[in-house]
Amino acid sequence: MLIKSKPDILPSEITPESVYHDRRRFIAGSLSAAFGVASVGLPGLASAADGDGLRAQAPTDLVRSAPAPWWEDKFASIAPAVKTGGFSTSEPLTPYRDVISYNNFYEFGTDKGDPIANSKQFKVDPWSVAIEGEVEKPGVYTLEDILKPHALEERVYRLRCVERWSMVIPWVGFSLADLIKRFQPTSKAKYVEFFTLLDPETMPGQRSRFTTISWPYREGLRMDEAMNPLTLLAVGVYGNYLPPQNGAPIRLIVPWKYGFKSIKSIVKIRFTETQPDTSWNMLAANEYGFYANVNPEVHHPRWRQDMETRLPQTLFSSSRIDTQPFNGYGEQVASLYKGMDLSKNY
Ligand SMILES: Nc1nc2c(c(=O)[nH]1)N[C@H]1C(S)=C(S)[C@@H](COP(=O)(O)O)O[C@H]1N2
Ligand SMILES: [Mo]
Repeated sequence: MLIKSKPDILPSEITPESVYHDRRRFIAGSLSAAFGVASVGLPGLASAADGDGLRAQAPTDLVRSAPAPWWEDKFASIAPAVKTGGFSTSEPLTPYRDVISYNNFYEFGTDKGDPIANSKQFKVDPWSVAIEGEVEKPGVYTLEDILKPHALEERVYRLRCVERWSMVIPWVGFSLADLIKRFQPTSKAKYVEFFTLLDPETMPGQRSRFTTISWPYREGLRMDEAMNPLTLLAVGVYGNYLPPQNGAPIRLIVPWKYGFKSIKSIVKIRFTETQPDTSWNMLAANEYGFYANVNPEVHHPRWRQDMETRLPQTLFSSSRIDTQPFNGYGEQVASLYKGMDLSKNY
């Protein structure tokens, strides 16, 4: 992975930085976008005193229509992070425009601006997820079936890329653990393996002659990592549906690990007895391990890992901050690695 210190924002794609709106206004905006109604005359901006507090949201003209009609109901029920407790950080959010325009999604190209530029035709409806391997209820499930029983909630997490930049992002989703329980893994299920869509037609990175990754992109977690309540399946960001460049329609978020573990656009989840291969580990095992826990004491062979740049970076602030063990989530997850040598199991 390359290191760049400044986001490549495409000015043509981005509106001026948005004000933060109330979630209700946001949902009204997305409904009107879905039905092609101009979003004038909607309730005004929220005040801090308003109910569940200020809700961040996407600039109205970037609000996308729902991938399918049933998404509207799903998103109307988002439970705010403030009510669901201990998982969210109160650090300032990385602005929406940075979250959706500075991306790693090699299926759409390797530059940070490639995913937003090259994913416009990406189709997320219909979408299904295959559940395979050591599990009592394998099958191919439609996305609607996957999401149906789960209440969505917002979680504001730090995302720390191995390239040394980080963001604070309000995801919308639900605990992976709740999904896993539904499919009843067998006693042999020690790991969970995830696969991204393979579709060279719509993913130009997959047909590039210069690609180094063997597609589809794959990732994996140990079962106890997958069952940790922090581990999230995200279907939205900033109260809105995930844009393609952020891994629509469903992606993993593992906030205490380097960003490459947080695999996008998932089409298959497999339960296995042995440790699965992962894309970056297959490519450069000495640089990217299976665990990939954020660790300021274990450096990448080509750069240190004890600092990071919190995006967005401005002319006036360098936004350099210390990297925290487990990306600041040690209290929740350090016990998972008790007794392990983390310099070997990087
Ligand atoms: N399928 C797939 N998933 C992926 C990647 C990718 O190239 N392909 N990049 C990873 C990396 S390196 C990071 S840092 C995060 C970035 O997520 P974001 O673009 O939503 O911030 O996605 C991860 N998930
Ligand atoms: Mo990354």
